[in-house]
Amino acid sequence: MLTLHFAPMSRAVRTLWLLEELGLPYELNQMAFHPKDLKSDAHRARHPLGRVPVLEDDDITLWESGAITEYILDRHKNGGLKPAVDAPEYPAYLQWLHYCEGMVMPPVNTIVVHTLLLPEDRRDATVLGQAQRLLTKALAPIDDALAGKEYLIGNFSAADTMLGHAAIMSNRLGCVPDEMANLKSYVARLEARPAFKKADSVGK
Ligand SMILES: N[C@@H](CCC(=O)N[C@@H](CS)C(=O)NCC(=O)O)C(=O)O
Repeated sequence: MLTLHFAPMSRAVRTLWLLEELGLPYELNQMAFHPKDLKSDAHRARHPLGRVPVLEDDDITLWESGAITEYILDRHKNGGLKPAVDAPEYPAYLQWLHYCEGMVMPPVNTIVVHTLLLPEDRRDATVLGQAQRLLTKALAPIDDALAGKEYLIGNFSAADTMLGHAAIMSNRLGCVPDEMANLKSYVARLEARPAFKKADSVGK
């Protein structure tokens, strides 16, 4: 049985969203997005940094949302959400899947820290401005790639549960400019998917 260790409004939403899209059975360990749960001994035993998501599959424990995505698709159910290795869409699928944590989430993290997490007197406007500019630059190729497409590689895929979630977070932080019309409508399309709505609503 799969168990997802989850906190609302975190990257764990992308894993729950994937499980819902695939219709896989799972158990949810719903924690608060708070050190009392995330930094508890029980959770640190699952993830050395006390972060989410963490997936347990019987005696296997796995962290890193991208790795968890690949594990679920490869070991449990592909559900058409990952192109075959020899399919023409495969290279773009891989690129966008990894672009999420590689390029988009680092500035998102900094923005969250300097707008929401730090007390006001410790927030740094220069650091925040740099991260906002970096995020806008990182989002531009996604907006370009979505021209004439509903999803990143055409059909909906697990690249959308990863990078799409990062795009949704960016938009909620007010960092997707109106000029990025492809990205704006992509975010709206993703937010309308029932599996996303379900994952996004848990614990809120
Ligand atoms: N690269 C990791 C990042 C995990 C991560 O930083 N998760 C955040 C939630 S979005 C977290 O647990 N933060 C709690 C903390 O920093 O204490 C992944 O993709 O799973």
